[in-house]
Amino acid sequence: MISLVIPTLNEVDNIAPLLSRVARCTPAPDQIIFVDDGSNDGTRECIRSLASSAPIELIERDAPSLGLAGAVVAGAHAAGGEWLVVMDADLSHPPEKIAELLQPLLEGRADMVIGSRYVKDGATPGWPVWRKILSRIAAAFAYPLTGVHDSMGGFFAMPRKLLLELTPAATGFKIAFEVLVQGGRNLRVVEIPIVFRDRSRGVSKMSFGIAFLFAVRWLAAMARRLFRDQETAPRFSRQSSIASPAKSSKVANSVFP
Ligand SMILES: Nc1nc2c(ncn2[C@@H]2O[C@H](COP(=O)(O)OP(=O)(O)OP(=O)(O)O)[C@@H](O)[C@H]2O)c(=O)[nH]1
Ligand SMILES: [Mg+2]
Repeated sequence: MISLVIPTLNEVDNIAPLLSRVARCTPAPDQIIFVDDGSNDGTRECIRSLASSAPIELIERDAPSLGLAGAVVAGAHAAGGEWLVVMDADLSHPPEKIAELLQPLLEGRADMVIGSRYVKDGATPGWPVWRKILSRIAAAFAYPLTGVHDSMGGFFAMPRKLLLELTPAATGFKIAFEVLVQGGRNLRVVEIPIVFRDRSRGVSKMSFGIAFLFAVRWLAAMARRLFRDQETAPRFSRQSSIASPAKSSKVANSVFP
């Protein structure tokens, strides 16, 4: 069973188009769980109005804790599926890639599959140069801790129980990053290229405060790594990109610092 978890905060105009694209996916998720943290633009009403046409559940967090990461964990707790797919509501992540995200998991080749903007064939069309540079810098800083090219996206799949095991105290905005840091060297990760489309409706919730929080989390994780992890294992040899199912033999083989 596949559970799709979608965190929402004021995404009213994106819900219907997103659901119509998800419905055309094969395999389609068996369960679509929206976790809403106090939207006031009609997002909840919109989700409820569509609940008869799709296997939708709505979790309404009126006193939300731990931000976006907390919303994803709440969705994972409520989900019934063995496999969990997490994606944003703003159509930046292509639902059509859900099958590719699931494939390495179903074949037992990976513990986590990430929709990646920064492997071959991944892209962020339409971004201004400054945004590309900032995003790349953040990804580059995260790489020594994760061995993954795009650890800060919100589009990934993994066994539901594993996510819950790895994020007992997840905080902040970047749940995939938290999972990767927590999972460490034992986590077999595959990155699947995605074309990330900038949101065309609604407003971004990314802010300076959130970026600052991420910087603090990064520093804390880096400090732990430097001061506590005395291992001399070779740096990353994780081959985390597969361009297509045909190239899937390149996957996994993670050696984590
Ligand atoms: N439940 C919940 N969802 C959130 C929260 N913050 C953001 N979201 C949702 O999480 C997803 C990602 O948020 P975005 O605002 O698109 O952030 P982003 O994708 O990093 O930034 P942009 O690329 O500028 O859109 C969207 O589906 C949001 O509606 C939150 O605090 N709680
Ligand atoms: Mg977004």
